[in-house]
Order: sequence, then C-alpha cells, then structure tokens
Amino acid sequence: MKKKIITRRDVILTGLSAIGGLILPGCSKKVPPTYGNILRMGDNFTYLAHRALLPGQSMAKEYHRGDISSFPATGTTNPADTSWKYYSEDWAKTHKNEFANWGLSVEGRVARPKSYSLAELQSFPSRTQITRHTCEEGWTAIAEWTGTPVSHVLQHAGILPSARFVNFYAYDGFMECIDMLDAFHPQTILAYGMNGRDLPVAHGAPVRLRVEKQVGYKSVKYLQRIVVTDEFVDVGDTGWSWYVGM
Ligand SMILES: Nc1nc2c(c(=O)[nH]1)N[C@H]1C(S)=C(S)[C@@H](COP(=O)(O)O)O[C@H]1N2
Ligand SMILES: [Mo]
Repeated sequence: MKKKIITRRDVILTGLSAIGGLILPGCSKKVPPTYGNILRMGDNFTYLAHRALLPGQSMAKEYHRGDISSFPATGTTNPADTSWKYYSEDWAKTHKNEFANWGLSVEGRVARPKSYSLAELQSFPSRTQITRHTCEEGWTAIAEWTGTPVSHVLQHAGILPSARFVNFYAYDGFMECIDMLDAFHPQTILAYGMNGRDLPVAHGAPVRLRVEKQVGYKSVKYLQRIVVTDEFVDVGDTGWSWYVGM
C-alpha cells in the first residue's frame, strides 16, 4: 500500500504545475494546513488532483456474502472501559440504556439543526453494502454494512449551499472530517448494522460512519455529533493525513 501512495504522489508532483495554478490561489481554508511538512503537501496535491481529475462518485468495489471475512476491532473497542484512556461516561450511560436515549446531533451550517434518535435514522432510506476496509496499519477485512446515506441526513437537516466540510465527532474523542463529494457519495453511510446484526460495541455501536472511498480511520466509530462547516476546521497536526482517498 505504501508503494502505491508513493507512485501516485510522484505522478501527481509531475502534473503539479497544471493543477496548482487552477486550484491553489485563495483557497487557504479550503484544504487542510500542511504544517510545512512536505508529505502533507503531497497529501493536498493528491486530494486536489483526485478532485480535479477523477470522477468523484466512482464506486468502491462491492463484494458477495461469501467474501465476508473475520474483522479485527482496533482503536477504541469499548468506550465504557474505565481503564481505557478514552473512557466515555456519556457513552457508558447511553449503552446501559440500550441506546434508547442516544442521539446524533447534526449542527453547524444546516437550516434545521437537531438530534436524530437511532429509531429515526433506522426509519430513513437504507443501504446495505459489502466492502473492504483498509487500515493504515496494513490489514484489510470485508464486512456487510447497513445504514442510511449521510447525504439523506444532511438534506433532511437542510444543508446550506455554502457548506464544504462535514466533521464527525465520536464519544471517545476521535474526530474526522470529509468534504462534500465524499459526504454525498452514495456509499458514505451512517451504519447501524454489520453482517446483518446491530453494529457491535467493538465496531462503534450504535452508529458509525463508513467512508468507503478512504482509508479506514476516516470511518469514525461511536458517533456523537456531526458539524457542517463552510471552512476547514484546523484541529492541529495529528500526524494523520486528512485526505486518504483510494
Ligand atoms: N471513534 C473511533 N473511530 C475510529 C477509531 C477509533 O479508535 N475511535 N479507529 C479508526 C481506525 S484506525 C480504524 S482501522 C477503524 C477500525 O474499525 P473496526 O474497529 O471496526 O475494525 O475505525 C476507525 N474509527
Ligand atoms: Mo486503522
């Protein structure tokens, strides 16, 4: 996987002058900061090149039931574990309540900010997809995910025309952001089901994001809040690339 990224970056750096002039001027807040890091600059070039050159709504490959594999759980696997550094009392409470009082807040640049219950999300149009998850640590796994498209929820909340980014916040403090092209991608869903059952705790219950066109860490587990913004929210240098499109 590493090799692929380097190859892609080389290709993009060669084509840089062509797209650089087109997109870079005046968009300081439209792409993430690079912190003077040359690899970060590469990430942004990859992002801008993808957005300029590739069809944004191309689909991630979907698999068959028989392709479903075992699936490791990584990062936070139980936010109610008090010995865990990202322990969440709020998540533990809503889990104890079988998520009856859980709500996903959708706020920011939307006309009708509100909190969506699990039942409400489950009543929205649903999509089921069998896809391959690719973790930056070098493993992949295939599972079936069921959820409602992020696009449906954003439109339900009345997303404003100036909005450009969608920020996802989790109970364990994890946060990720995607742009509108990924947010409105048909395979970008708020998943409440995995392999035909409720989403297990270890995989982000009750609802997680699935962004099939990006590396695994963009698929935020234990969702708590979605904030729509006009500009890129700079949370500082996390050491993780913002754009990890595949
Ligand atoms: N809230 C939250 N979301 C997260 C993580 C996490 O630690 N916390 N880890 C990320 C990473 S690096 C990966 S590979 C996947 C792991 O999902 P899984 O546990 O279902 O395999 O979730 C992503 N989303
Ligand atoms: Mo990961």
